[in-house]
Amino acid sequence: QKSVYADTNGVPRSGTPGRVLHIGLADGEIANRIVVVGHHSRAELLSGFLQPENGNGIFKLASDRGFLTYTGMFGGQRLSVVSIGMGLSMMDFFAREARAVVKGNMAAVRLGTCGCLQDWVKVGNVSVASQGSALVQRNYSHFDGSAADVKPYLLTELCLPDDELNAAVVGALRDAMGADKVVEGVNITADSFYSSQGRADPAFNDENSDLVSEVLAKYPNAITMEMETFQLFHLARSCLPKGSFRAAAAVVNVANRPTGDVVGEEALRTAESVGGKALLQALCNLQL
Ligand code: DUR
Repeated sequence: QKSVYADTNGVPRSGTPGRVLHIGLADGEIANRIVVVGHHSRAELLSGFLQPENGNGIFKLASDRGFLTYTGMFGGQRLSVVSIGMGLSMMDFFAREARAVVKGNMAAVRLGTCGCLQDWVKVGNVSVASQGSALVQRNYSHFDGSAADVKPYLLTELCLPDDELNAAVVGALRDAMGADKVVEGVNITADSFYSSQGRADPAFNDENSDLVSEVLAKYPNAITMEMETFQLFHLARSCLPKGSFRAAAAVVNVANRPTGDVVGEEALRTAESVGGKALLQALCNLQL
């Protein structure tokens, strides 16, 4: 009987041509320059900037695990836009499985959404994690009672983006949106939208009322909070050979936590579209 996939102790593949299990792609179906988004509608919007590689139209593949990939041409370069959903695990699937099916060096820029931690950061503007990203994790051992003396949340040191790619991203966003609409600082990635982002939910024991102020005490330049950037930076830096996977990240500010402001639909679409096209341009210009 034929197995459902091969290489279970490596990066498994199924079928012929071999497709990685979760993003569903075979060798070469994704370009080595990639814009990574969370929402399928954002990927579809940005796929509108791609030209077909050949007579067949733009490559599109929706995996049965929730990933959506478009591949085409932009400014003479092959580029992909991938929607991955949310969170650390989905970014892990993306980074590892894309790495497995891309030949040679690769570069990925995230265009996501975030909550803002500073009252002066405006919703509808775009924030770039130029100063790096740190991870906040719920410390499970604290909550299950086995180690009640340890802190309820863990906070890592900073992980940095690729210098050259980050500079290209900031430049392209400023040109496209206007310099006043682009802010730079530290990103905080959290392993939950709720507990480890300091949201109050009386239905759970979260012990998180001081969390955001503790994060800001360690990282006064923290401007954004979301759920993916740290994993992208961490895996890009962990990729072998060193320097073969470069990453940067920008996010549309959808909510301001201190003021309670939330972005309007039209402003969000504009930032996604203008910002996304700028990221395609930055990746297109990058020497890989
Ligand atoms: N996101 C957050 N926190 C926010 C706003 C947006 O994590 O306050 C991002 C990350 C995740 C998705 O992908 O949007 C959750 O709504």
